[in-house]
Amino acid sequence: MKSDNVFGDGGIMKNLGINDPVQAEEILHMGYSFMKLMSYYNCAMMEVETKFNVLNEEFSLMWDREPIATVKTRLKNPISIRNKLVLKGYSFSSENIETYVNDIAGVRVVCSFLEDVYTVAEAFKKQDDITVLEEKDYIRFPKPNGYRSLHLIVSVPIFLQHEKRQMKVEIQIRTLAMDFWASLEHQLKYKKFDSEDIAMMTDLKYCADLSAELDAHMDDLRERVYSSAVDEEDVLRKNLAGMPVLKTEK
Ligand code: 0O2
Repeated sequence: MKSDNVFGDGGIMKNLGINDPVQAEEILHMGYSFMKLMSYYNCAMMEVETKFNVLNEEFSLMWDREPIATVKTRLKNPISIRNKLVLKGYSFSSENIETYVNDIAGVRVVCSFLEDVYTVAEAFKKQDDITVLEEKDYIRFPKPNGYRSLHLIVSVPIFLQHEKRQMKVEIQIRTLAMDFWASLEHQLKYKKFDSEDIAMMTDLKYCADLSAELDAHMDDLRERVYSSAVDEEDVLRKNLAGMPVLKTEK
């Protein structure tokens, strides 16, 4: 395919936001096999997204509130995939993508409270078709800049017409406060602020600490409200039986 076609009005590369002809040639060279692989990752992402939505449904029945505020998904774009491989010293191929890049399919789960992060994560990890390949707890051990989130790399099966395939998915589970900080920090990074600017880094860390404090306070409030609530299984039983449930006095 000539560059004119791929960069012209409505061209694939233009739609993908790819402006460098060298990068475009590499991606086009993989063609169908790349698109197929991306489609597999997309399926795995949908599987994982559904699992969290199912958990939220069950928990909301039990607790009369939803522990998950949002579930968002994203597929890494071809340029970022290529750049990540180059940075790690590998060429752009399907094999290398599957072996060396863990975050092609990304699922971000934003929970209401701190405790919800671990409850939801444990329930997800227990599922018998999920294999946890890696876990990084940046909540208990925040990054030096203050970044907090629970990261999982998991392998999940997708069922195709003639085969079952294991695909990797990166999951980030965090609270609303963690998400607020990370989103704003990401925007600032995108604007290329100077990471050597000590005052700026100190301020960012200060904001991260404030958000951690907020999480702790809100979790404490949740604990106080729910510890006086009726037994969760009792709520479930009564809900199912169509009986009135005693709600917590707030
Ligand atoms: P994007 O655009 O979100 O995809 P690895 O992926 O394992 O090679 P690393 O750095 O060891 O790289 O993984 P890690 O630490 O688990 O971080 C992966 C992702 O977490 C990042 O993906 C970000 O989404 C998020 N993240 C990690 N650190 C920070 C941080 O300091 N601030 C913010 N806002 N997000 C962070 P990408 O690929 O960097 O970006």
